Amino acid sequence: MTDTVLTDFATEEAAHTGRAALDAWVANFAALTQPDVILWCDGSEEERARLLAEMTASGALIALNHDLRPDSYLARSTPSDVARVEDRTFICSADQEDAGPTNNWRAPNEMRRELDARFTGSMSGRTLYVVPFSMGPLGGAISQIGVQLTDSPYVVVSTRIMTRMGRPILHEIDAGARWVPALHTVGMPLCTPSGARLPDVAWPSNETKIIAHFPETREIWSYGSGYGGNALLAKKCFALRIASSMAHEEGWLAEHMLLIKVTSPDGHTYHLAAAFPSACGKTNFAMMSPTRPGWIVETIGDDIAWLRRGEDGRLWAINPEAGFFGVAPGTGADTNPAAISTIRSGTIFTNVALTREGDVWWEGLTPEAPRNLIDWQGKAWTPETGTPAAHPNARFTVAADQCPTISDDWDSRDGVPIDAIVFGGRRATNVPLVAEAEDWEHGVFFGATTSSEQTAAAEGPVGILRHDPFAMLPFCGYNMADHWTHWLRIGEALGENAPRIFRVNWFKKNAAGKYVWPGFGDNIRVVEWIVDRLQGAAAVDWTPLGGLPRTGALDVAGLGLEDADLVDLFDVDPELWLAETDQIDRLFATFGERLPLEMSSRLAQLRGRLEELR
Ligand code: OXD
Ligand code: MN
Repeated sequence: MTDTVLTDFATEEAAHTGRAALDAWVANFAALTQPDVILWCDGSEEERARLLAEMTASGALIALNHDLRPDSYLARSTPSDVARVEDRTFICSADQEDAGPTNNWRAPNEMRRELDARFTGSMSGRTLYVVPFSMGPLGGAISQIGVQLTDSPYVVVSTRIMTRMGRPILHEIDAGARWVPALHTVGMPLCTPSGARLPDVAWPSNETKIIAHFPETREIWSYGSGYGGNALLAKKCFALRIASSMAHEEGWLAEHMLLIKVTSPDGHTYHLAAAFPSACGKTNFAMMSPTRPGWIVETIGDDIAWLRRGEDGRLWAINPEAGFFGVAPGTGADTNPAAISTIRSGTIFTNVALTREGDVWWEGLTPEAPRNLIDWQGKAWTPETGTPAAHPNARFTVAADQCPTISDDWDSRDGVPIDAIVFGGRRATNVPLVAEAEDWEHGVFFGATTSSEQTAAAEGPVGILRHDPFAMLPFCGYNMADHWTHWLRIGEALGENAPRIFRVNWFKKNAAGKYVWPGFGDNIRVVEWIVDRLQGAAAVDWTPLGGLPRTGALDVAGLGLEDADLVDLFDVDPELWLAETDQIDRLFATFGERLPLEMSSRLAQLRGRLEELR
């Protein structure tokens, strides 16, 4: 296979529509990657059982104790393949400006040459699985189809959980549907160039990793990793990076947002979309057990939302996924009982610890660690060992419909109408517990200035503050400033029907370094204030940071908060904030002329208002 053939093929838009194109694409890549076998996945129960049995027999998966954790498995990755690799993730747009300063950019032809070389023979000795999937209910108004080619059976069984996968999608393609191509190899061929056979390992991967996106041709190529967002290409690669770029062209939104349905004690229902950076408790919020009587929170999605203006002029959203790929550590019966019951069976765990009885454990699952465990690397572990038993980014992969709090309309073909949008971050300082935006444009400013501390889901030192606009820093497939402009245009189109926008921060700390807000189920108190605002009931004080709950409007009864705590939660410190505006200025400056004027004028307005407060 020459790179000319691949490049020509890939740049034809029609190449990714219908069955003949799919067959040609599969044949092309099989010729390039040279697998022993090509297997078209039908998504059946029988297929799943066979793959799980094969992986258990080969040692790629450990079957958990069927009585304690029915139909569940543990995978252990190699220590060098435990998280998304942001510095190896590329947006290969024709023009570097279109990727923008927040993405790693490579020229498409240069990247294609490198990928062609790396993919050549990369599947030799392995099976190439063809995995057709739908993001969103099949045939739904906001749904899209993709096809992943992969040499990882772990990816196949995980994608079967995370998407609607298999034969029905092929029927759509037979009928002429467009599909997004996603190619994945773990990059560890089992034959040498001379044809000698090599032994396989439990978690094949390659020290070199490349996660490349070609927004113009809507292609994904992933090399060298078997883990999470690097390898389950339907998730971050398609549903966020490629979809955000499609959405930019087509007038919709693909966002890093959870979706919930909230029912108030008076029986009214509201749908909220909330963007939080990685590892800020999105799954906990999406599955919240409210502590306030009469309130019900139901789950629609925990990570990604696709949003579109509906025929009624409102903003409608779907969760394009069909499962949860949740962070296990920190998930316990006290913090997220719904997640604990979701993962009681039928779950694939990755990089958690194994108990002597053949069940799983991780930090935060129970207050006390069991005495003897096998840690995530397969080594004997006791509480004295001194290292975490589970990797901090250990995951569970489980079907959404196993969740006891799943909403009836979670897979509605048209999605749900959005009443409020929430932006959150993990901020020890400055950002109040909750604030309302003055209008859509101010809400876009909230989104653009979202910041959070570095976490284990991404690489890098934990605890360092980074701006994470719209919680999309690692996921926006095009220039982030154009994303803000796109949001402004969507707001104009929605006009009066636009959802109200809020900003929250559960993570404020006091001078002693302690979290002030209890979080978890008590976050319903903040949701209650938001709902009251939607109903026009709650009192608000307008400040430079937006509308804050007037004293007494947010119910904190029974939380044991002192007056000083409330000051900590809602303090507007002009000096600290002016220093923060300098940081925002530096962020905005990186976008040069692409920065929408509305954002620089909002920043100037914020500064002016803070100066007045001094
Ligand atoms: C995730 C992430 O895994 O945001 O959802 O990193
Ligand atoms: Mn996420």
